[in-house]
Amino acid sequence: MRLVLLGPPGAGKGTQAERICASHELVHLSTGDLLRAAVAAGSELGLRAKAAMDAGDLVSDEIVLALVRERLEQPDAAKGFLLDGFPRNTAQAEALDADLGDRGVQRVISMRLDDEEIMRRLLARGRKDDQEIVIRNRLEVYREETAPLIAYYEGKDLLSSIDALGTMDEVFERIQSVLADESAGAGA
Ligand code: B4P
Repeated sequence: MRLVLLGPPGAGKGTQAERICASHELVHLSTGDLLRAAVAAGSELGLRAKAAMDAGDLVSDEIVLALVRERLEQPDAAKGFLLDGFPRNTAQAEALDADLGDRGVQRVISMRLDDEEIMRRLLARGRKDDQEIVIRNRLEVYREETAPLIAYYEGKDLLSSIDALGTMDEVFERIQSVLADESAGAGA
């Protein structure tokens, strides 16, 4: 399966991505994790990404696409992958479509969560970019840059939307039910 997990910051993309990948034996590609690893390693790419991440802005498409391409070219990704936090804007989505060609994305799961719960979860986590003012900017960036991807994938008939409020187990059950339908459709 070739999947995309879409949703606002703090919707639980990373949390659910780990469970989905373990259950379906998919490569987990999180651009947030790849970028944080580059920052921690102090690479040139990491230094360029750091200021945008600290401010809650998107890192440049050039950097993100280089990271994604490098990972998707590895042989294990040919068996299936889940993209977590990527694409984040229309330019990234179009670049992904062009790269994948006729082995394109099969299902996009959009996680819905209200701002109040997002703020509560992220303030409780307390990562460096989880301060109220930065979270507000991340939400703004999400609305402007990422939310249009809901219509983009709806237009391609690839979107399934789920409620991300509830326990981690409840949310996972909702995702599993979408993926069961997807597998049944593929086998039919
Ligand atoms: P990401 O790392 O993608 O982070 P995120 O959107 O904040 O989090 P996620 O939705 O994965 O939430 P999580 O499971 O951790 O992005 C960080 C930054 O990297 C961006 O701001 C940007 O600068 C940069 N970036 C990343 N990708 C990019 C791209 N493609 N292009 C450009 N820039 C990019 O969950 C959050 C918290 O909620 C956790 O503490 C978790 O334990 C908790 N939680 C999860 N599920 C829960 C539940 N059901 N109930 C209660 N709590 C829950």
